Amino acid sequence: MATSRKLITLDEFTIQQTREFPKATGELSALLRDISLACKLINKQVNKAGLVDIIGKFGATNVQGEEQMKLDVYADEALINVLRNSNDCAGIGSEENDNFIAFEDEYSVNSKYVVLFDPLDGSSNIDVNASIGTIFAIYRRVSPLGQPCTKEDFLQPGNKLMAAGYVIYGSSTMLVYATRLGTNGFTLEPSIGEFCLSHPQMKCAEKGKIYSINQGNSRHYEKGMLDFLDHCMEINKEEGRPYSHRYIGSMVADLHRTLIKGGVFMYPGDKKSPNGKLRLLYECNPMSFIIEAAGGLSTDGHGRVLDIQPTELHQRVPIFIGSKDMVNKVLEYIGASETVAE
Ligand code: AHM
Ligand code: MG
Repeated sequence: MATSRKLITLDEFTIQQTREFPKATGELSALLRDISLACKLINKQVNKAGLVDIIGKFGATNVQGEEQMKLDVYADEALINVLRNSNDCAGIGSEENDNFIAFEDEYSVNSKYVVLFDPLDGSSNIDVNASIGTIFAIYRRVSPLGQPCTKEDFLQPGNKLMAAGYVIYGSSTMLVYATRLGTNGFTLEPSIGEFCLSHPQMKCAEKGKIYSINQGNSRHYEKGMLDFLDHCMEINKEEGRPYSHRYIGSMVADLHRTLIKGGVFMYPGDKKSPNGKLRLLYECNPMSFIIEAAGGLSTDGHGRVLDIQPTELHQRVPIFIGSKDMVNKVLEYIGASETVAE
């Protein structure tokens, strides 16, 4: 198909952005390139997931007697290997590993950045061919250069993030990433193997009509949360109908829709799990950074998710995230004393 519009690759885009900062060294752009490479490798394997009857189930032994690696383990190893070989990453923290990993070679110890990631979020959706994703968060390290990175480099609040993003392995594969300059989306163009700018300066609508939550857990919810759900199911004066409920059970996919169409995504704390399910450092923080850079809000019910000082690599946090109006409405219902923005 002929097009007059020049394709802008992720690489070209980040280099252009770097020019806005005369002191920038290009390391962040290089790191993004490395992460996007790992995600292309993951994408290739995710695309084969439907062939389980032919090549053997992931985690089972294939016809050659080799063990097929589980996709989430494959994704974790792909990211670790690419980042270990990169010159721009001092260490990683991953959902799949109990502890962070400090890379100890001479290049890595002099790298400025650490990366936290959930290599394959929503992996229970693989069997049903629903969208899954990789989430990543990039911090500038606080420990001195020249030595391996430390736990403190990873336990930074989200308001210190340099960049964050996700890749959604959906009907097309997209990489969405945010810096303080905004949130931009890139679609993988398979014929050239490059992520190309397709969704410049993404904005999360101020008002939404969709609520997204695992409502099956509602027997454990507190009263305020139940009242908000009742509010969503009432006939809305402006819409003339209740809000729509959409829940894929894959945070990346549910939040990608929320970013594009507006709405609110919630994983609250409840009587059974006071801190909810989702992890602060590699799920809630990067997603909050992306949604806030697109004009939305994210709160744990008391304040900004991004202002929480982490204490553990794998800590969980309740989250209410999406369109400003809807997030502020949830806060009214759950009786929080403060709203998170004007
Ligand atoms: P995972 O990291 O084990 O894949 O779990 C995280 C996923 C999120 O993608 C999703 O929002 C949530 O778990 C769904 O949980 P539930 O099945 O309890 O609704
Ligand atoms: Mg996860």
